[in-house]
Amino acid sequence: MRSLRSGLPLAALVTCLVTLLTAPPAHAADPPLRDLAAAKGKVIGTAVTGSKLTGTYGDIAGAQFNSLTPGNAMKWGSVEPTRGSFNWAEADQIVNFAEAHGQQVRGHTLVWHSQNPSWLTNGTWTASQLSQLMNDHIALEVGRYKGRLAAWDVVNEAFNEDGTYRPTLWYNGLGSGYIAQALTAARAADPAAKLYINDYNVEGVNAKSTALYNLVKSLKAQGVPIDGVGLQAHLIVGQVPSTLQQNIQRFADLGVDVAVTELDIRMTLPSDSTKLAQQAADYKAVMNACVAVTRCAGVTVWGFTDSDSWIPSTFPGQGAATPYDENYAPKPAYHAIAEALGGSGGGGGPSTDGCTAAYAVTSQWNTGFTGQVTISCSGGTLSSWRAAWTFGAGQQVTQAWNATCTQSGAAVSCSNASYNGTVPDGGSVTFGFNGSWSGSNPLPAVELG
Ligand code: G2I
Repeated sequence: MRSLRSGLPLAALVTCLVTLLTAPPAHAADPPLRDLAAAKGKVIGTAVTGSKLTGTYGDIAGAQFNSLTPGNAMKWGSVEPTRGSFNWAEADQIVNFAEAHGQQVRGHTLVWHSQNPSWLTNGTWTASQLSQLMNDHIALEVGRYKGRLAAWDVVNEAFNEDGTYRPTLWYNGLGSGYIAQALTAARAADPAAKLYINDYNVEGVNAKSTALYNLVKSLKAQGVPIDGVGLQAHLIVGQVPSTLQQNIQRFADLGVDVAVTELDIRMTLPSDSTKLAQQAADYKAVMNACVAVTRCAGVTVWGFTDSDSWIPSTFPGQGAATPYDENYAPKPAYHAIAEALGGSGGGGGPSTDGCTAAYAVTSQWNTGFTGQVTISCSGGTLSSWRAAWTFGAGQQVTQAWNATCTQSGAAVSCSNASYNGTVPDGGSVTFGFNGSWSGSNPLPAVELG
């Protein structure tokens, strides 16, 4: 915690300073998740949207995770919207960002029933044409990133809930052999990438995961190149399957890696501290299951911030499914992930080394006051910031400028506006707010994150 105080009266200031200097921080700051994960030989990844990889989003994606999965950018519909006309811009951007930040990339996904271009889904194809289309697509896309991707979700969501094959373009046209064919084509295009089959609702032991298990067993027996199984893990708060670790272990025992590839844990909105605590316990349970099995390569979250999650639009009334809130503040789930990876549960924000925040009351009247926070850097810089504090006497922010402020109970969180996220070395940024008070208006300690 780095804080400074200023304001009146002087006696209160001195008292607060003493309190600040003696109060232990709530969490000792942990190293980033990626360092904790690396020390355990695990991957901690996130799905990302290429256009958002700047500012706070980019800072956190780069600093906290050692693996990125393009959330949509590598899907067939994204890369070849018109037959023979390709758009690799977002996929390339994500791969370049990952390499610049020393991160792995998980390619997602080559053969799926969804997010295909309409020219493909609306076409009428013979089996041999379909086979050629699939082989060519895999050769082109996997070949483009040859040697640069750690893994590919080669086949996605091949099964129905009852364990029968899903009737897709591929299954209907080519039969179940399309899976072996896709894996073989991917291996030929990039022998170094780990080749996965990925699905949802296969986290616990059930009919669907058992069908997947039997498929992997038979592919291994036939010598088809299959390196791993992806458990998507789009879960609901309080409903982590009790057989998760057992299920991971049974796949590992077949001689393949396992990865949790799309973890999110949704809740009915609005979130509250009870739901967030349960969610943290659920994130920890998933992490623990992966940490416990040597062949579990790691866990990827399907978006790290609630502002970049597919849940609210697909499940109206639900959300808050990721480890960071919409303002990029780490939630209890973030700290739970850190703890499962051996940390003490602190940290989570971008580095604020060399920068401090000073809170001042600049004017005060019978029921209201104007406050100001100045963020100054000396020996450090910020490209985005968040200043947070807890009011001690029921004060309430009513209006803010030069920052976006939210208050929940006594806790206030203010993030930079679009135009003042940068604080250069030797520079400062100030934002202000009006608030209400009664009785007393003590100065809070400001934490910078
Ligand atoms: O549906 C959740 C995931 C289930 N497993 C496979 C994943 O690939 C899938 O990801 C989601 C993306 O996170 C969403 O972002 O796949 C959805 C499509 O099935 C993606 O949603 C689409 C929207 O439906 C489109 O309207 C939108 O244009 O995202 C597109 C890009 O933002």
